[in-house]
Amino acid sequence: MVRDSLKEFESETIAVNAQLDAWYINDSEEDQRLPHHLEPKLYVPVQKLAELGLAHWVLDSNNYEHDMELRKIRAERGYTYQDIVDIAPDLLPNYEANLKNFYKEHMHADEEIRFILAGSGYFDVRDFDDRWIRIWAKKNDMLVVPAGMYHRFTLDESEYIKALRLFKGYPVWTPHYRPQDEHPSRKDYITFWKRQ
Ligand code: KMT
Ligand code: NI
Repeated sequence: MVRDSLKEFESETIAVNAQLDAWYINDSEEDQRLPHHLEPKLYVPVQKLAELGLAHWVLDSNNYEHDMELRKIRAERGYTYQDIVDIAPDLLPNYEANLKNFYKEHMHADEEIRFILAGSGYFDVRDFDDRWIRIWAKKNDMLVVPAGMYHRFTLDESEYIKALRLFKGYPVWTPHYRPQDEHPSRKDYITFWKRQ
């Protein structure tokens, strides 16, 4: 019992402290791996990301196979599939071309679920004013980009990320490039998350 309540307390503490490094970016033509901060810098609170439908947890990636919090999330949200991707210049064939592809604005018909096990990278997501928010995902961050949300990905200057990819059932990673105004997942996303 004592152990259980301690666990509960710990996960609440994590949720409260679950900060995420995120900021609005400029659209300069500089290398996509650079931070692209506005001048002056404009950070985005985690609450704003939650209002856009983005879910986030900070979990223990060193122990991910046994982490109870992850087990609970997987059970509650029905994440039955997982695999690991490793992205770095010497690991990915056609690295530069692939990186450019990840960086094309798209959405998916399903959630994009990534738990960062090592390294870091940028997930850029659109807000409803069509501005890009850059989320700096690092080791221990677990992110869910909702179905129908426009986004893109790039490595940062460290040029390395290792992530657990989760999925409900048989994985489909198909990108649907913008515009997708008539896509049912896009319509559902807007209906559910956009405040009038
Ligand atoms: C994607 O869907 O953009 C990727 O799998 C690359 C990022 S995973 C850290
Ligand atoms: Ni994607």
